[in-house]
Amino acid sequence: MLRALEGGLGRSLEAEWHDKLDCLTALERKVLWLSTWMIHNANHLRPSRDGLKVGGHQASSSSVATLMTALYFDVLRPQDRVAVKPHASPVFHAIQYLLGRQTRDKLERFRGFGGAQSYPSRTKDGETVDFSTGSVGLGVGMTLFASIAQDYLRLKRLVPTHDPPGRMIALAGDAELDEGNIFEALLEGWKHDVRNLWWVIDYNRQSLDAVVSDRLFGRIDALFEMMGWRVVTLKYGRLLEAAFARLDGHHLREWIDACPNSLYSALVYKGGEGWREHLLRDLNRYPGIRAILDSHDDAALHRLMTNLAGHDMASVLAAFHAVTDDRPTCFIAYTIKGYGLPFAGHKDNHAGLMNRDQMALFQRDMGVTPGAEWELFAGLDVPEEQLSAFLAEVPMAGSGPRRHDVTPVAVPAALPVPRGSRLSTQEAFGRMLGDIAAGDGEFAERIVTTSPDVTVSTNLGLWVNRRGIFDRAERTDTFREENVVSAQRWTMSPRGQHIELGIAESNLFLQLAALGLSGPLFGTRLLPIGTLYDPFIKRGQDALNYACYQDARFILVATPSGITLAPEGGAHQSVGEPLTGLAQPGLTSFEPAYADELAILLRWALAEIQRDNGGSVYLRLSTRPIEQPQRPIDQGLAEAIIAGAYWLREPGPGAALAIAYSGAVAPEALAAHQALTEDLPETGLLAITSPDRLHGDWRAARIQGEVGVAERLLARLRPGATLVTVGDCHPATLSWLGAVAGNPIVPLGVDRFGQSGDVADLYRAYGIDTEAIVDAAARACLLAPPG
Ligand SMILES: Cc1ncc(C[n+]2csc(CCOP(=O)(O)OP(=O)(O)O)c2C)c(N)n1
Ligand SMILES: [Mg+2]
Repeated sequence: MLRALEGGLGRSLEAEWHDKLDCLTALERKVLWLSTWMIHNANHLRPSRDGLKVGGHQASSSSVATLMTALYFDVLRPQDRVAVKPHASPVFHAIQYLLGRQTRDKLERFRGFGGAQSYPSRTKDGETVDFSTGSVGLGVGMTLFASIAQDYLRLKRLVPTHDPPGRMIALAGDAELDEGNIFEALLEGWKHDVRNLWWVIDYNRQSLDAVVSDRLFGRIDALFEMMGWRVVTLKYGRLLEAAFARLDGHHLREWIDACPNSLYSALVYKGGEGWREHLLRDLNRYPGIRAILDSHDDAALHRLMTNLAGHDMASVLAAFHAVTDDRPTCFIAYTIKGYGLPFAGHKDNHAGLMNRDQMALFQRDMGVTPGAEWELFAGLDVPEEQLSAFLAEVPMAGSGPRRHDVTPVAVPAALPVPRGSRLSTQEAFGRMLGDIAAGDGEFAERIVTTSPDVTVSTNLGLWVNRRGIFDRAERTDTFREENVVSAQRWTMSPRGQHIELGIAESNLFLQLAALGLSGPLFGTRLLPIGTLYDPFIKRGQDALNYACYQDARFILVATPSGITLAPEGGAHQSVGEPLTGLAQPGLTSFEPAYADELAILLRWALAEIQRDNGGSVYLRLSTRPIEQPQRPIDQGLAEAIIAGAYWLREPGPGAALAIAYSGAVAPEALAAHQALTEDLPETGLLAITSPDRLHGDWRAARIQGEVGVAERLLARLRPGATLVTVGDCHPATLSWLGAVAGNPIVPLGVDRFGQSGDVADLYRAYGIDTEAIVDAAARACLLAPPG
């Protein structure tokens, strides 16, 4: 009785499994079709107005169709988050279309204005995209830092912990592993004991230009294992495994194992005849192999020899479902670039597009009748009702929206200004965070800081002393335990609110990106603040751009900066970063000179990163202690500081000269102003707290035919008055001011590499000291005498 029941149950489970496999195999076929057709439509059927190739990656899409079908239609759960390799975007859109989350209209406009994006984009494709991708390697790294962010939230119980954690999943192209950021991330992940992380590598052994080196992947799995990852290799599909089990089959396995990537790819392209020729030449002496060859016609032989596990739905599902713990796992899935398409395996297929004839043939093979190209189920051998029912039950699509709406964290009305008559903006920043750390409540709890090994030197010490370092485990501060005196406590625990990273700046930006998306991704907003040395923004600039591109929200505090870092020398002195601040979309930059300005700006930044149409904020700070103005800041001044500029010394009526400065050169600007007012008492002194905001406002106002902030400020000068701009940065940061009202301008600044020295030496050598400002003003006024 029991036996009969078990048998019955066994059969029904097996039947269910087969039904599922049938549905998934049919959907995989549809995904391949739709992705290919989407690209074909964009390139061959949509009228072109500019003669440019539209592009799209049919080969790259096809190689990942099985893996993505398995994931999206079966393996993923609602809490999982995915970064899809950029050039598999068409597969991703096709899957969303089948799930009812993408429209036909957008697919028809793939790569067109307002259509489905070339590479998955959080901001433009909407909530179906968890992580944007495009710059290869970064999406992969992002998943690792998202898993750290998830741990951070869960260990602090800032998100509900009764639900299981999500898996952060990257679908990576094999050549993405050439990107150094992947290995920087791997190492950092090991330090942080990352969990719930899957990297699925589409191992098609091809990159953009060519077939990749054979020796590479022998090293890759060892590397992952060294970092504590599980490596699951999906190499051969069931047809090949069955062939290997036949008489002499192991010779076939050995032959494929030894086959160089290039030859394998070339034979994939050539098809059955090519395989036969080579196998006959190399293995004809084995009767079992001859039998295999005799029992397969060319088409069947080709199917057999290309039956890699990454295209074998049952093998893929088994591998994914076998992982049930939270250990980070790398799946190396053997696939074929261009699988199922006429240019499969061809080394030049990356940007290859099927021509009209090839497409017509492919369409016929797919059983899609003309006119039914966008139909969901056309050409599939599983009944429509069965597929619809299957799609309605897809676990990932099951519950609610993929993005969380979160309520903003209340920010105090004002942040206290640190006392002191001489302060640097860096010190003021450290003390402000120290004050916040001493408080309690939600605001302080949601702040999370992170830094790439420059925590202490960027003045986060006080914050870390009070709030501790984040770690999955409790770790005591050995120096403290051993009574070694240190100003810095280094206690680690899940309660810690500082994520200490190794030196890699790219990791900093990916960590900020992940923390800065904690609201939409995990349901609780964090207020991330990252610190680094200003010149090393460049080291991570692509990751910074990537973070901004997907609208992650964070505050970047870059300090020290410029040649004001004097004795540290040219390798550490930043020059062009304010231009990055000016030009980077999604990032508003400021360079305050005084602590009271910084207090206003830091508070504004904490609100700005939470606003619906806000963005991230970059504060460029300095280590130079300077005399602080003792002044009340009324609302008008606060607004001007945020808007980007105010008159530190008002110009007199009909002023013929003004000095405009930004940041740490304030004392020189003040001294020069004082000197100049002896002869030209009306001279004004304009403090610029944000060249970025000022410029953006000016441009927007001009386009609208309105008068912006900069224009209103400069209207205080007489027409044609001379402007001298000065900053410890590239002069182009401020030189545009001359265009605002047509003022002649002398742009002072730094446009050469820095060097060691003290501030006086360097400011003189680079022409931004008091004398240089006075001389420039005097010469300009002589050239263009007032009046
Ligand atoms: C940082 C960066 N450099 C270069 C490119 C251009 N590019 C796009 S895909 C690609 C090759 C990718 O090969 P692989 O990861 O193996 O993907 P496949 O197409 O084989 O799936 C290159 C070089 C890019 N997108 N990003
Ligand atoms: Mg590849």
